Amino acid sequence: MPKIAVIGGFLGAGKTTTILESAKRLARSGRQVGIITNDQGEELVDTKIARDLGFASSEVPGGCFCCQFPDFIASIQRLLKEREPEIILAEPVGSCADVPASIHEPLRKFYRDLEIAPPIVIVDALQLHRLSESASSTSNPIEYLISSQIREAGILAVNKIDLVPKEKLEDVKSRLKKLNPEAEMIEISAKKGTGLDTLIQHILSLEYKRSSYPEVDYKAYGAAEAELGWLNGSWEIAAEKRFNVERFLSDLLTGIAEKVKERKGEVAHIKAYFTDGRGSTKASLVMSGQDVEFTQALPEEIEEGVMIVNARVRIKPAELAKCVSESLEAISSKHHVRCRELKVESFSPLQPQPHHRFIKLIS
Ligand SMILES: Nc1nc2c(ncn2[C@@H]2O[C@H](COP(=O)(O)OP(=O)(O)OP(=O)(O)O)[C@@H](O)[C@H]2O)c(=O)[nH]1
Ligand SMILES: [Mg+2]
Repeated sequence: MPKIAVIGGFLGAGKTTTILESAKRLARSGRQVGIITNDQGEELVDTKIARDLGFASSEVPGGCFCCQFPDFIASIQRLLKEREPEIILAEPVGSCADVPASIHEPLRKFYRDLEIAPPIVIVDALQLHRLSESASSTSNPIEYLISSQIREAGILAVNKIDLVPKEKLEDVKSRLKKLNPEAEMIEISAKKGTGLDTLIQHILSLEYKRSSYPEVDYKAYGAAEAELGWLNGSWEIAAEKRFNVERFLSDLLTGIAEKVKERKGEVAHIKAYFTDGRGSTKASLVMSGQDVEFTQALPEEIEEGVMIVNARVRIKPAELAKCVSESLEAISSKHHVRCRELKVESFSPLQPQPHHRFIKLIS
């Protein structure tokens, strides 16, 4: 029977990197893998990069898996019919919580032709020290959202261990243990590949079991999502002469982050995808202060292509749109590049309304 693993965690924690690197390993061991991506909007960097790497993939746009559950099921069925994967790795939106009640339980109840791995949550080890001791209270909605994700995990994968010293990692793990003593905890560096074989082993061997999990306060959950601005946009890019795409994307993401900071916002994750039709690259900037990082390389100098930007920032959507357009204008002129807007949408996620929600509370 095919198996599905839902790999969640906050924005920029490393879900896509974990999924793609695990998928490569699974493919190398001869297993057919399918990937399902998900977002509040359309034009997704993560879907493009998964497809460019040659994986069978499907996308659920326009809301999280739980609010778009019928589309999620349709995606699973399409992948199973067309590509017959043995393993499906599904990435819910990084602001999604209450995942066992609204994804695993409905899958278990209504879709019996799939084995289901326990809920996997990727945690950014660099980020976690920023969570206050009172993170599981509802007073700070975004902290509450992150701590809810941690508390509902069956497997907690502490990621980016290549970036944190040993003592700090021990501190992160003891904080996680306090929030969720039951979860299986593993250390990984999705980027370097450390711990991924263990994660894959857990995905293949462990089963989701109905258990108790903490109730999510939908008022605080909705408030956390409402604090975030989302922007998805695409542009055609052309230059008089060849330009360096990595420098252009790096300047653009850094420029957007500076504008966000000037307006007292906070970056969760800004990512950009660029393709010249022959190859592609993804650039990422996350809030923990890492430099702009690239997945895959393009030829250094090219003349034209299409760019997609997905920005998730703690700021009003209209302000975010200004940060992106002002930065794009300045950086285009610096690199002597012309940008033609194809589509841009900016918004805050709506109050989450899962299609199904089965709760069994911790007593
Ligand atoms: N150093 C290091 N960087 C990592 C690791 N895992 C992910 N990253 C980087 O973190 C950034 C975000 O990674 P993604 O995999 O796109 O994160 P995500 O959770 O899918 O983000 P969203 O889809 O926006 O929620 C990228 O720059 C990655 O290269 C890791 O183990 N070590
Ligand atoms: Mg992702």
